[in-house]
Amino acid sequence: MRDYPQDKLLELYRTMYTIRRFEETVSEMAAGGLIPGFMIHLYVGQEAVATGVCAALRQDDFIVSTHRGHGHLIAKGGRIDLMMAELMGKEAGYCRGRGGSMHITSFELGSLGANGIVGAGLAIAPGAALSAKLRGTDQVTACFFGDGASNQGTFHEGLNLAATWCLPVVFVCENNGYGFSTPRSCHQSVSSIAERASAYDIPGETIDGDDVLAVLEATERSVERARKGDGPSLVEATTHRWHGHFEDDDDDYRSEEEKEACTESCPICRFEEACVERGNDASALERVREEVEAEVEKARAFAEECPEPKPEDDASMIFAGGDA
Ligand SMILES: Cc1ncc(C[n+]2csc(CCOP(=O)(O)OP(=O)(O)O)c2C)c(N)n1
Ligand SMILES: [Mg+2]
Repeated sequence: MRDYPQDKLLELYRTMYTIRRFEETVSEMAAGGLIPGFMIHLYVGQEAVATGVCAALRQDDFIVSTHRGHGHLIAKGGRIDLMMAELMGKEAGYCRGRGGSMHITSFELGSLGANGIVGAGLAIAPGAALSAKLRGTDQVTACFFGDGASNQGTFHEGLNLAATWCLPVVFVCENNGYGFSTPRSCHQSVSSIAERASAYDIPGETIDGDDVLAVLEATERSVERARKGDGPSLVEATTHRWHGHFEDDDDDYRSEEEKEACTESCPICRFEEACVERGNDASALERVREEVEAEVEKARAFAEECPEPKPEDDASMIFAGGDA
């Protein structure tokens, strides 16, 4: 078992707990009609993946996100008040309220965007990595995608090109066992997605995606390889999606027992136990929880109070060279 400083463990805990409380609050706000649109895909249950992956990255590394992307941005350092405002369509949001849940982007943080097109990021990530290579930086791109997305043509195109051109990409498949309502047994013939890496002659490994330290360590191995110019790798993180596919999903294709079973692998509860086993004081975790609760409340209040975009600004940010 590798040793971690206590403050590193608490930082990982804070990130996971922030994602959880952010998402639970968004869920409540969506149910209360405070968030325009109905396509809110929450990350509850998958917190350890984004947290472990982003903890292995530098500030100037890139991430390419998905439709289920709030956790990715929070883990990359996103401000939850600006994210909350974005979800509410407010001018103060990361994309001035024009992007919403599925298009949150912050180039300053190296986030190249959430994306409503399943598998789109698999084609974007090699581009970002090629740019780093041509510019002679050692920046790495982490590309998040789901088990469903791993059946898209872009999976083959992205991995093939990244492997052929030896690009610094870490492909992170978040295998939550479902593509919307379709269980993996009905959409995939392989039992291991990581094994597909052999088709590109790159490393592939399957890890427990509900164990944040396992995710961190696997990503560190992949990042190290990418940063020193040895090319891409594929990490398959098995995990669980606790909510429906999106917030208005009846989720009636899973039995109550199956949904209940998801929570048994809670990445946060498991990490709390690991922290205490590693000598962390339970009261330090309690303090983190209290601070996060206060921060999430503040973010919600900020988002609710800040102004709506003005109708006369409707057409801004549509044409290049216009009002940016
Ligand atoms: C190209 C494309 N096809 C279909 C959809 C509809 N759709 C949205 S999410 C989703 C399932 C994605 O499953 P997965 O990649 O496993 O991600 P998860 O939702 O499980 O996080 C589908 C089919 C879409 N948005 N884009
Ligand atoms: Mg899935």
